[in-house]
Amino acid sequence: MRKDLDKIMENKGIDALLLFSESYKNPNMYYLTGFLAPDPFIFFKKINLPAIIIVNSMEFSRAQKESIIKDVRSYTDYNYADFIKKTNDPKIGGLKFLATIVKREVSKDKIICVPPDFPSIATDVLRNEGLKIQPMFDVVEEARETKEPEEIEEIVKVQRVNEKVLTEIIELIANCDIGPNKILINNKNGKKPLTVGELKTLIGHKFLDAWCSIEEDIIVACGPSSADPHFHGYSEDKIRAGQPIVFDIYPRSIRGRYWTDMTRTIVRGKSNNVVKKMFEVVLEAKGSCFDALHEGALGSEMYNLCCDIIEKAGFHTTRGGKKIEKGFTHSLGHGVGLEIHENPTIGEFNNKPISAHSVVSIEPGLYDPKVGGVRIEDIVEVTKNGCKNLTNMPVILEI
Ligand SMILES: [Mn+2]
Repeated sequence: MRKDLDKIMENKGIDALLLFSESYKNPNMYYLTGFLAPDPFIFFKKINLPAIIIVNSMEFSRAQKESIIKDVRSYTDYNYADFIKKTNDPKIGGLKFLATIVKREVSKDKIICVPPDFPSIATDVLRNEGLKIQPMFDVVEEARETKEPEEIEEIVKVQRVNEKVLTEIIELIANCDIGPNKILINNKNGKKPLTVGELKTLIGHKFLDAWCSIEEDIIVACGPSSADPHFHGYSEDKIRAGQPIVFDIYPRSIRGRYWTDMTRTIVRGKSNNVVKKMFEVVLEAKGSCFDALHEGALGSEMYNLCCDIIEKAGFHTTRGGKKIEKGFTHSLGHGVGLEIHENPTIGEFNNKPISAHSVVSIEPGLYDPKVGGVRIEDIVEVTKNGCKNLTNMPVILEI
């Protein structure tokens, strides 16, 4: 949470935190400032003191209104125009301007932490100006890992839209006719074969109606090709009965900026026994992981529990670096928030205790190149004694 930032800085020996970025694509910048701007601006915070942001003059009054930072300053307060006029290259000049501002705020012996995506060219310029710049992983990310109730509310809002949209899509699939070669025929669209492209377009429009977007595509994969967990589905792919259809849907709220993540696997009509068995095992693994998840549990423990169940049922896993043809081939889950994949990772190598109020996905899956994939994914809020499922959508194989 934001209030943990000073403690995190203290633990990591950081005197000051510096970011220089736009904030639509940079989740740390948005998290720290609550201000959306398409051009880079400056965030600077000394330990145990309130942060400041410095924006260009066009953004100044909007930043005052919209940012959660009280101390908003303008480039003009630092005579930006005069400074840049004196330099040969306005881009390098901009970075020297940044160095000048930082030097006014802290002495050269202080450790100034920057995030891993801080521009390396800016690190160069600032270091040449004598500043102690220290790129570090997991500073702002660690604060972001535990969510405030308002953040969870934002995630749940998007998730409710997600459930509504996928319910409507599943209904559409249930109402299709089954044509030659088991290809689904959409009666509502001129009796044409139902394609992945048609479904994705429909899903995208429905999300936009709720001011959410499928910013990074989504997965709609049918049949054997769904055995590749990150195969997104080609537009021209036809949807068929009797085969698994994997829907992995992760929309983002355009205004609230939070993501959600949910996967359901369905079969129109009767599924074959292999897929049915895979579904039962995946569902059991998900249930057991939910039962075992609580504050302090390790990602590796959760992953191992999942693998134990899957292996006991006779399927293979990639645990221990094994190379397999079919089975459980990915990690168990990930944090969800201002990024679709963020801390904590729930996987084999993650031995940091999971914090209460993390929001994580649990998504076991089984894959067989002959028949396809089965994956089921919910997101939960981790609590002191367990976890709270934030997903409210039935898990049904055959429709
Ligand atoms: Mn996921």
